[in-house]
Formats: sequence, structure tokens, C-alpha cells
Amino acid sequence: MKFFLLFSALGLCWAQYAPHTQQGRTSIVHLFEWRWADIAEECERYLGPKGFGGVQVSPPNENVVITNPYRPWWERYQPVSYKLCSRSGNEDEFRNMVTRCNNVGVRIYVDAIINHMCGVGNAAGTSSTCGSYYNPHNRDFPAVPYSGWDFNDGKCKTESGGIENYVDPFQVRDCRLSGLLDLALEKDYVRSKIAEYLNHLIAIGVAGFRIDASKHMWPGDIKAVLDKLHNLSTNWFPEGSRPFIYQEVIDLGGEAIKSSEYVGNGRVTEFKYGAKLGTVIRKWNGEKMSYLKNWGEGWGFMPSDRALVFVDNHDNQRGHGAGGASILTFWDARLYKMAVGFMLAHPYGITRVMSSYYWQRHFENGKDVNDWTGPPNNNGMTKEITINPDTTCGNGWVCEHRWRQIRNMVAFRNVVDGQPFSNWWDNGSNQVAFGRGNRGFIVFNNDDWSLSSTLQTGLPAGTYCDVISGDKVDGNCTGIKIYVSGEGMAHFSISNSAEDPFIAIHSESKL
Ligand code: QV4
Ligand code: CA
Repeated sequence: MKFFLLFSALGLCWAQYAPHTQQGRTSIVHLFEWRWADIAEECERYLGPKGFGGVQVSPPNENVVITNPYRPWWERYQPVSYKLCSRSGNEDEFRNMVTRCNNVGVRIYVDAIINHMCGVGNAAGTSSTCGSYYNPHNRDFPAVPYSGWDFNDGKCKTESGGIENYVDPFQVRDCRLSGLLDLALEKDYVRSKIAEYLNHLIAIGVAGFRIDASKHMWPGDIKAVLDKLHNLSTNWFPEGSRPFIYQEVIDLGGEAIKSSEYVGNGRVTEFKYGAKLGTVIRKWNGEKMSYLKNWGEGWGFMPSDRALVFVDNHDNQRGHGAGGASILTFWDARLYKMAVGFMLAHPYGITRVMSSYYWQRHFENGKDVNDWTGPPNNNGMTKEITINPDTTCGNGWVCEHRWRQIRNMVAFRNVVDGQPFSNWWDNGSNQVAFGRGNRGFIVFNNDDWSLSSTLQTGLPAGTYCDVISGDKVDGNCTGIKIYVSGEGMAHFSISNSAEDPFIAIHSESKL
């Protein structure tokens, strides 16, 4: 009996729902389009020391090189083979990154493109990141190898061969997404080739996978692939650890396919989260922050222990995928920081922080015609991430994860990990506050007037440093100081015109 209890408790934390972050680390950062060499450096010089749990990396496998438009970011979602050879680097560089990141306690999660190969319309040839030959017209990918019978051409019933109607789950799973050649995942051969690729990554030491375009695969087919995966490398993980799985399913309601169909396989991206939070913080549709009191399942989201959440992702920050205009991004920095701060303070889900690069936005008829723009580059070679004296990034990289307000809220989430949502307060409008047990407290003023209130924080008496306006440095605070009384009460004043109209304090920011 005792043995059984112990076994099931371990089973829970080793299962595909756990990110296998080190004790005391909770968040993932998506270093979109970064080179492996830069990620290795970033793990050692920043992510490890600042308490980040892991990195989602861009697809590491060989893909089509697209030159019209010139080297778009989305060429990486058009696989040619499973060789680890991309704009981010080669296999040696990938291995070096995984080793160095794991050694400083930062995990690597791979964006796995397994629903399809490249677009059917690409010309045959060797225009690929490793020079492998491919012929989309003949369904020939000799570097895997895949050929005609490994694709769903016979199974898809639409005239065009593409997905025409998202209300029909058969089309969505068996036809082409954006013209991308759809793999026949019911075939054991295809499942085995994919599992071989993922097991190669597991052997190198990755901790899990984002499963791209999961909505376009049958949940049972995904399961069959996952069942073939090995346990994580015992170089860094306890024996018997299963890879962390989060499936990209966009379910905003209103479609035939539901995220709930996928939770048996692992976590699922909760796209309602960023779409709704953006609406609330922008105060659109009559939304107010006071309505966030029952944020989470109370808003119709999937169960917290099955969700992966984010304010924006690499698609919806530039109008791809779904979520719409309400999505907040670094382009709306002030509101964005509040949204990310709220997400990181709130206990719901596993949190992923976005880290982007700048591009020249140019709207025509409401659409950004430069939404394809790839990472900062010299003739297609991705530029390195340079670090400015003030710790921000140069060379065209945004590095939201290095913004003080975001970096410090990642630390906040680590400090309050496991503590209950507590001491909610609101003014019936857009001034809200809440705590996490006796470890942390956050206050927002998104109204058009000042906030001045004495609130129950739940924290022990003392002077605390606000980690939004400053940092605790050598026992002093470079920002606002908050005095908590013996009864846990503290006075907060936040001007509606403050640079960042929110304040956060936690056990480790106590002076
Ligand atoms: C074009 C035509 C098609 C035609 C095809 C013929 O538009 O009508 O059939 O040529 O070859 C790019 C182009 C697209 C082009 C296609 C194939 O934008 O115009 O089709 O390539 O050449 C990213 C981009 C896509 C891009 C794709 C592959 O967002 O624009 O397509 O990469 O390069 C849904 C899904 C969800 C998906 C989301 C974007 O349910 O799964 O759309 N999100 C993930 C990734 C996303 C990625 C893919 C899935 C595909 O997050 O980044 O798409 O792997 O909501
Ligand atoms: Ca499919």
C-alpha cells in the first residue's frame, strides 16, 4: 500500500504533464528564432541565474529555404528532413546548447513539426537548410525517407486537398493545412520515423516537446507516437521521467475540435487565455479587471493542471493563427507588461513568456504585409544576440524576458509556487489586487484615476521592495518601498499615469 502510494505520487510528477523544471523554477521562455549558440550563452549568463525553468526553441530540423519572400520565419514550419540542421545551427551546436543549459538547470523543449512536411507548391530541388533533396510534387523526401504512401492524399476528401471547413474534423485532420503535405499518421512507419526523430532529441537531453498543429492530427495518432518515446536522459532527469508534452490546439470555442480531446496525451495550449486577458486589459467589450476574480476555469478555460498559457505567441503576435486583435504584444509595452505580470502572479497553468525580434510592421487594409519577416539577419544568416550595458538586447532582438518587470515576475512566480490565490481585492472597476498565501502580493491600477488603498497583503510585517519599479540590490531597493504592518496591511498608491501602473512584492524582495 505504502509502496503503491509512493509510486502513484512519483508517477504524477514524472508524467507528461510535468515540465521537469528544477525545484523552484516555474516558467518557460520561447526564444523565437534564436541560434543555439546564443541560447547556450543565455542559459549560463541569464536564464539559470534568474530562475527560468526552460526554453522553447524554434524547430531544429531541416526545412525548406524560401527566398520569396526572403527567408520568412515560417519556412521553419516546412520540414524537409529530421536532420538537426537549421538557421539556428547544426547538431553539434544543438547538443552543446542542451548540455550547457541542463547543466545550469534550464530545460530545453523542442517545437516538433510532425503533422506535415513542406508545402505542396515548393519546387523540387535542394533548397533546404542542409541541402537535402526533396520533391513535393512526387511526395518524395529521401532524407527521411518518406514517399507517396506516407501522406494523406487518398484519405482527404476535399476537392482542393486542403482544409476547407473547420467544422468537419475529418478535413481538419486528414487534409492539408495551408498546403502543407499531410503525413499519414495512422501508418506505423510514419509514427516510427517521427518517434525516431523525437527519441534522438531525448537522447541528447531535451525535456519535452511542443507538438505543432496538434489539432490537425487525431489524438489517438499522437498517442501512438508518444507511446514510442523513450524516457528522458538519466544524465539530468530521474529514471522513468516521461517527456513533457504540450500540444498546440487553438480552441477559442465554436469549432468541432475541442482541446479536451487532447488532454489525455499531455498539456494543451489555452488560447482563450491571451485572447481574453488582452480584451480585459485593453478594456474592450466592457471588460474590467475586477472580473478577473475567478480567472481560470471560472472563465471556461481547461483545467489548470492541463494548460500551458501565454499572453502572445509567435503566430498571434503578428496576426497568424488565432486570437485576433485583442492579443497584447511588446508593441503595446505598457499594457503588455501588466498582462504578463498578471499571468505570472496568477496560479493558473504552466506559463510561457515570449521573447521576440523587431520587424518593420506595415499595415495595408488592416493587415501587416511584413508579418513574414524573419529574424534579424545578414544575407539570411541569423544575427547573434548582443547584450547592451544596461542588460537589454541589441541587434534587433526584443528580449522581453530581460525586461525588469517581466524578469522579476518570473522570480515572483518561483517564490510563490504552490501558494494559494488569496486576499483578492477590487474597486469594482480596474483596480485589483491579490496575493499568493503569505509569500507574494500584487496590485494593479488600470483605471483612469489614481489608486490609494490600504490592503491586506497576507505577508509578514516588514519593508518590501516593489520589483516592478526597481530591484532589491545589496539589501536596498532601487524602486518603490512598501511597508507591511504586523497585521499584514499595507498602503499602496499608484498613479494612473505611472510608467508601470502596478506593484509587486514578495518574500525575497523583503529588505
Ligand atoms: C500557400 C497558400 C495555400 C496553398 C499553398 C500551396 O496560402 O493556399 O495551398 O501555398 O503550396 C506558409 C504560407 C502559406 C503557404 C504555406 C505553404 O503562409 O501562404 O500556403 O506556407 O507553402 C506557419 C505560418 C503559416 C505558414 C506555415 C508554413 O503561420 O503561414 O504557411 O508556417 O510555412 C491554424 C492551425 C495552427 C497553426 C496556425 C498558424 O490550427 O496549428 O493556423 N499554428 C502552427 C504554428 C505556425 C505554423 C503551423 C502551425 C504550420 O504555430 O507557425 O504556420 O506548421 O490555426
Ligand atoms: Ca493532419
